[in-house]
Amino acid sequence: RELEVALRFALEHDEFVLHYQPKVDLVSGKIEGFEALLRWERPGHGLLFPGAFIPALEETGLIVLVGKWVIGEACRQIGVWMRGGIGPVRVAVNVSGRQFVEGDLYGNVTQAIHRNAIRSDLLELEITESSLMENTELTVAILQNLRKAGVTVSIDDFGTGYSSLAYLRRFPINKLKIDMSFIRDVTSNVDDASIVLAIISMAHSLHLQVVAEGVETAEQLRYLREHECDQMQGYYFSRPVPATGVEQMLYDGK
Ligand code: G
Ligand code: G
Ligand code: NA
Ligand code: MN
Repeated sequence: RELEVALRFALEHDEFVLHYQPKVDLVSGKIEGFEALLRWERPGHGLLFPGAFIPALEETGLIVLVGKWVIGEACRQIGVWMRGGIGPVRVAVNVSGRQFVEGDLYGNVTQAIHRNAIRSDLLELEITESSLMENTELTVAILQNLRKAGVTVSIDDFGTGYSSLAYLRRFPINKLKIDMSFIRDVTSNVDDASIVLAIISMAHSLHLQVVAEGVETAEQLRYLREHECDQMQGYYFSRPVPATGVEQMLYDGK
């Protein structure tokens, strides 16, 4: 209750910020884009991570308003980088299942793109496999419209939500992100390795790109590259950083 009041206040007083974690192309070694991750600069509490407040946002339904803010902020930042000489930067935002059911996700996205005069393909939406499994019909219909508008769509935390192959074929998506729980021991656990290899081959047969999450070691990186995973994201390359860190990273050509 107290947290809910503080979260409403935070939204109205600009206490939320986005940090950005790069996704790296495993062939070229170049940064392909960034995932925007929500942070709360709560006065007197320091920088809070999603684990401390996303559950409350979900329970209270505030995630719909905060999710709209995230989309607007990501598009604003893409526009600033575009016009500030940094160039086109791809940004992926996390979208809660509630944003498809309540709120006007399609309107929020298209408005933010137009208002900031950015290319629609620079915005990517990440939706978890499990939220895609709820309200599937409605979610798929909205995603189809977003794809028509030129937005990129990824399934997040893939492998944890038990979607069937038949489902996957129907989803209007561009990418699968393999959940980091399968990447952790991919070089030592044969079961995890088989799951990862199966996901990569299934994704490629459906013409989807595959991103490995939570890559922390050179061994994992080498394994994924050898097995033709397309992109990786993880602490091995970079932790999530503030917007100024993105500029530095792109400037360094890292
Ligand atoms: O950095 P990490 O602690 O950043 O994020 C933890 C979890 O919070 C992840 O599962 C991530 O998908 C989720 N998350 C981060 N930012 C957002 C956001 O803007 N919206 C939603 N719905 N989830 C987010
Ligand atoms: O659910 P989602 O995939 O959006 O969550 C991303 C979460 O994973 C964020 O909390 C992010 O900070 C965290 N993360 C990103 N890279 C790594 C990594 O290499 N190792 C670990 N342990 N966590 C990571
Ligand atoms: Na995500
Ligand atoms: Mn994920």
